[in-house]
Amino acid sequence: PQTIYLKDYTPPAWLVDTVDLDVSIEADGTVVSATQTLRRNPAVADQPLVLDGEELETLAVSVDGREHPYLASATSLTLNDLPASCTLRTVVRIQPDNNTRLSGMYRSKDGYFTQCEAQGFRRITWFMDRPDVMSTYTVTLHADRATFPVLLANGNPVASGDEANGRHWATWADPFRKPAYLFALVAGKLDVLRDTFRTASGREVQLAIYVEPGKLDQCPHAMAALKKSMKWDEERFGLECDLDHYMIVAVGDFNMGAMENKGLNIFNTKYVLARPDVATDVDFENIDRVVAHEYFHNWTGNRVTCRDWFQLSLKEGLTVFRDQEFGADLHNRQTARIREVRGLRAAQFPEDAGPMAHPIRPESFVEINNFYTATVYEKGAEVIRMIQTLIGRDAFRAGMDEYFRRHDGQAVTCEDFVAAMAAASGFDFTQFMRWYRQPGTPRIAADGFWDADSASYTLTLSQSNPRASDDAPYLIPVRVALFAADGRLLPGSERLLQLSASSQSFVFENVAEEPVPSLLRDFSAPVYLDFDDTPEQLTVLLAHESDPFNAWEAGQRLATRLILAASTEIAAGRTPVWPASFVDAARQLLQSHAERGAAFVAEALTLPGETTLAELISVVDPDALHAARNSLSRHLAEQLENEFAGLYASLTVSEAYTPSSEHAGRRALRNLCLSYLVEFDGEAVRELAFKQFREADNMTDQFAALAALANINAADCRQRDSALAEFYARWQDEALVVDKWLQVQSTSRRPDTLATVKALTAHPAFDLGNPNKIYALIRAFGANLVRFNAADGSGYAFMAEQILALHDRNPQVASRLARCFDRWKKFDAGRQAHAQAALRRVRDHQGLSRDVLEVVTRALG
Ligand code: DPP
Ligand code: ZN
Repeated sequence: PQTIYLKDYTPPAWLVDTVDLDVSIEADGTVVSATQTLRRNPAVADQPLVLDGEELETLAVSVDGREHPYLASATSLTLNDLPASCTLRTVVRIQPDNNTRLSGMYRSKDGYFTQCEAQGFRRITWFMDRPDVMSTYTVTLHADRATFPVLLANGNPVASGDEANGRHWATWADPFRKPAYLFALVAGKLDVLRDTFRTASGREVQLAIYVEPGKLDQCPHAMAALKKSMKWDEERFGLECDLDHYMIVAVGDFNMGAMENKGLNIFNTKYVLARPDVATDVDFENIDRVVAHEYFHNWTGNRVTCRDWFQLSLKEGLTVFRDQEFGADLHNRQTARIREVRGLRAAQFPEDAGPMAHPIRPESFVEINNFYTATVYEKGAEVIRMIQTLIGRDAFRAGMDEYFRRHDGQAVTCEDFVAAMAAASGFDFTQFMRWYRQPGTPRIAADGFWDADSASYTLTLSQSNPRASDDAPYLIPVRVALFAADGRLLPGSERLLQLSASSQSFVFENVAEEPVPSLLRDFSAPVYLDFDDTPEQLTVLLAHESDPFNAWEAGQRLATRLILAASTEIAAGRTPVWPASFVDAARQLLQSHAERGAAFVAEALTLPGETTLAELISVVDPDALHAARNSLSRHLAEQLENEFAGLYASLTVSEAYTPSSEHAGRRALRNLCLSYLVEFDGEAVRELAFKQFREADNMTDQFAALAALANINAADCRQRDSALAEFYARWQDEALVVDKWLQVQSTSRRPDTLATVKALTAHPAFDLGNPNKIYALIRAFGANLVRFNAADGSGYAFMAEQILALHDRNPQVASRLARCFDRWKKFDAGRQAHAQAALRRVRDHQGLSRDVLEVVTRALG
């Protein structure tokens, strides 16, 4: 397959001012008539008109009302000898009922839906399917009235009516120019929740959330999130909703999380539907974030869009940063940051160290769908955050204003965004642009020296990034503070350092005692920090650091060192020994939950994940690592049994369920206590978990109990088996809850997890046509470090089979499964041989999809 390069970008030869679509949903397919008014791009030399298409049956082509010759291939339609401006009409038939890729227009249970980002519009009609072609759309839909009573497209409803044979039609007009990837239509049988929002300038926006019939009682949370997002964007960024109608449609079959189509967002049900008995605290919070994310795209993505797909982070990094900020304001800023970094380390750092590593603005790709990644999204958000850190919040806001002043209505590049920030702040971002161009996670090595005579502390920071193409240094914002050994913040020591050289020293004056440095506060840059801080220093920070992120980080660093050392011990056949100091620190954390917040304490007592830990080891022994981490959990459970039991008993939430951060924090800590208590399996604790499972009035508590039971190893655990069976029996008609049921089994530590997962692929609850089911059962298994990377290669062989079963049917989702092999080279030779064989089997498959081929080729390369 062909590689596409950023350096080859050229502007479109033609511009499309208006698009008129007539979409008729019929028994033998959907007929799409498209009328485009075209003119040559005056900035570009004359070229023929080349349109993109995929799986289109062409029925007619005419120019200015007359037949016109054309050259058609499977993926392009070329017209020569066109006048400088003209009207092109094409008629095609498509088969949405057979569209299993869920890209373009497809059938789902309750109707027809579309997904056009990145290149789905070409599966609907012939078009210059690239984001720098922006047009005004009018869309008329026709369908059977009884089967598809709801007909939606972007923009405003213009007219509608009945036609012969029980059919009806509706016309929608979108007043805003947009790229084709933001096109959407829906035809279905759906219920709707309506509301309104009055903007700061007094306009009333009609809001609507459409869901499958019977699910209206699971919509209010998403609606509230939408209104909060609208208000927040006005207050924080002065950005108002520009639309008269803002619609969200939820669909159960969806490749991604959600899609920001102009005025007609289409969402995975996972990020819309919630009710206390079916959704967890984390689900509620994710819905807030995703609803906000798609709404925020209306400005960062839609009003100002991407020139080309290499610029994806222009809209995604920025919009993730915005939704993170919204989530932090809405919930709990401390734990929000901790979770962001936890996620970054679990997904993005491994990606950046593996075969798919790429800069946040990639320079080439084979399949753009493979670049909707943690790097483009989450590292992209970190880069935006660093810009704000470097210039300050006010200048950042001024930069946003300047960005919209310059580029509203345009398709632009990452450089354009940074230039607006530079203009508003006067900051020179030349060196900073390295963050956009290089893959890999930079490392900072820190060394501190306190000089008693001069009462000064010299901090030397050196940077490196072995994955980068050269040794040039990054500009890295490093937030620092110094603490005294008794935990006092040393006055005047809070600084934002700008590390711009390969190695650089920073001097702190008036430091009268040997300080405890706290580096990278609030995780001011997405880097690894190598610093030989002592356990005593880390204990001081864990107890006293006023930046909650770095307090948490100190605990993670302590635990990380212990687990990694224990993993080596276990691999050598020895039993790890755990220091009392760590247990004491954990005890203090538990005791301080009232002052420090239960949510924070829950985060602080959650040990670093195996995937994150594995990145710190050159050759990973997944069994030893797993045993080491479990051993520390068990040790804490033994040493702190009374504390865990006491907190478990006292932290109950007696008020009616709300997903408020305060209640959620209490539940999180209480459920963490439960998860420690079940570390020593026994009848009493099984009963405790089972009682919670049975009596919980909300999914957070019910699911936490189920997860605790699902990890129990013993062959004969009656409570585990009953809970799993009861859970399914009770929730089998709630698709999203069934996903949880699948995932709790695929992520279990139990040694027989693969056998369970295999059996579940044949269970009626599983469906290879539904991405959420695949993510819950198969991909989640691929993230189960110890079980997926089984020494006998069984996990790899299973994954290869699943990829091959899926690659043709849904290449995007299959390709995400293939990413489970990203880190195969981190394991021993035996495992590597198994993984390589599995990858080769996939690569050598005849007719392998481009998506999967790119991933496995890079993995093997
Ligand atoms: N553009 C979408 C989003 O990230 C991805 N489909 O919101
Ligand atoms: Zn997005």
